[in-house]
Parts: sequence; structure tokens; C-alpha cells
Amino acid sequence: MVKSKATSEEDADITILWAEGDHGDTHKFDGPGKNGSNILAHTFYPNFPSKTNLNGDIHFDDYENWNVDNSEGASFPHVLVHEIGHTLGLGHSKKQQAIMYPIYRKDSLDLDLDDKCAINWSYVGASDLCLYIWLLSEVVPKKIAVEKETTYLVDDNRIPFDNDIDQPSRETLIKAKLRNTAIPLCKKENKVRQHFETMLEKRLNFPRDIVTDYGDVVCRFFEGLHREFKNPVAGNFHDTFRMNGVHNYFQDSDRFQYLRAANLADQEFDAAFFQWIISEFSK
Ligand SMILES: [Ca+2]
Ligand SMILES: [Ca+2]
Ligand SMILES: [Zn+2]
Ligand SMILES: [Zn+2]
Repeated sequence: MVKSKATSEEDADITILWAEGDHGDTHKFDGPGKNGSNILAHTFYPNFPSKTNLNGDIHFDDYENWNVDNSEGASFPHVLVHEIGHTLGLGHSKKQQAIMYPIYRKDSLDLDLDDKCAINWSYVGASDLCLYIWLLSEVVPKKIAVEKETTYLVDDNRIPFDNDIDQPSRETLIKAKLRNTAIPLCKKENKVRQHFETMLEKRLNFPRDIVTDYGDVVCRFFEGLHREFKNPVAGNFHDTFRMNGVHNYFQDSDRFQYLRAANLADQEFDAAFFQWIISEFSK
């Protein structure tokens, strides 16, 4: 049942709708949800093909007890910011601290570096910093960054709540994990390099002509990780870090001018820079 609808001009790009259950777009809302998952809202990407201009539209589950002050129920500001990310074309992040992670953190409304990179990558241009942030989001295993705070599922990724651990500081955990697990390392006898070249092309929309050069950058980054954290060599990368889920930065092909102009020979692994990235991940 549609309870209220934002007034919209015929040519409005973004229509906001509060609705319950089946509301006419084949993605019906789930009321209270079940099995530890509860959909609060969903949004159609800007390029969503729809005769009825669903693209860019945000729908909120009107069953929920919405609040604006972080009290009982679902926090409207958190969910709105996340959904606006989708209307701008951002997909989900694999980084738990990100606004674009499918479960929101009650304690923070700040954009994470990964959110900033996703926006920047899409609307300004590609950068090495954001490439590294993205790579780390891909290879740092999810479990180590699980939040203790209550979290709510924002939309339909069906990721269960997970409040299970009483843990030491995140940075300690991340460092320990990086030290002890199979961080990828490019070797002749494995397919790490090919795997990441495919990822650059498919997930970050790198143009084919710079993918191969950037395979070198990625491999140097992983070598640096191994030096810095004395990782064991990972022959079993594909088994350990097989990609599940999708973490895209979307991108027009003309946004890669900076990378095309970059001097790849200068891009040695920088330990201080990397420590800074780790500290960003440990917030
Ligand atoms: Ca629309
Ligand atoms: Ca719901
Ligand atoms: Zn809907
Ligand atoms: Zn979402």
C-alpha cells in the first residue's frame, strides 16, 4: 500500500516513495523482515531501464519505524545517505565502515574513504590512492572488520546481522590478519596478476590499453604488502579470496587521463603511504 508520495514534476529525476509490501516495482518490501535480515529501502540505479522512470528513485519501507535521532527503529538519515549513493550510481562497498556497505553503522554518518573514492572515481577521475583503497577493500577479509555496534540491513543483499565478537582494536586485528593470511602475490605460477587485470577492467572500468601497465602497479602493491607485513607467500590466493559479491567503482572511459599520464616507473611501494591506508582501514 502506498501511503505517501513525494510530489514530483513530470521530469523529476529522483522520486522518493514510502510504501509497504508489494508496491508495483517487482521488489516488494518485507515488513519486519525475517532470518535476521530486514530491508529498509531500495533505490534504482541512474541507468536502470524503466518505462516509468524508476531510475534514480528511492523507496522506503513504510512498515519501519523511521527516526531522525538515532532512537528506536530505522535511522532515516543513514539510510537516505546510502540510497543517495545509489542514485548517484554507487554500488555496495565491501568495506564495513563505508556508507555504501549494505549494513549501516548507527554510530557514524561520515563518508568513508571508500565512499569518497567511489564518488571521486566516478565523477572526477581514477587515482592510485583510490585504486589501493579499492584493492584493500577486496583483499582484507570481511570478518575482521565486523562491527560491534548494532547494525541494520539497508537493502536487499541479505547479509545477516553479525554482532558476535568482543575484539581488540581494529588496527591490531587487521595487521595480524594481514600478517597471517594469504595476501595475494603475483607469481609466474599463479593467476593473481590476470585475476586483478580482469578486476580492473570489469569492476573499475579500466580501459583495456592501460590494464596491463596497471597490472604492474597492483603487483608492486601486493609485494609491498608482503614486505611490510612479512606475509607468507600465497599460492592459494584464488581459493582464499575468491571474489564474492561485487564492488564496483563505475567510470566513464574519459576519466582515466591522469592514469594514462602517470609515470608507472615511479610508482614504487611507499611504506608510509601504506601505513596511512591501513590506519584509514582501522578507524
Ligand atoms: Ca526517476
Ligand atoms: Ca522492512
Ligand atoms: Zn520499490
Ligand atoms: Zn544499498
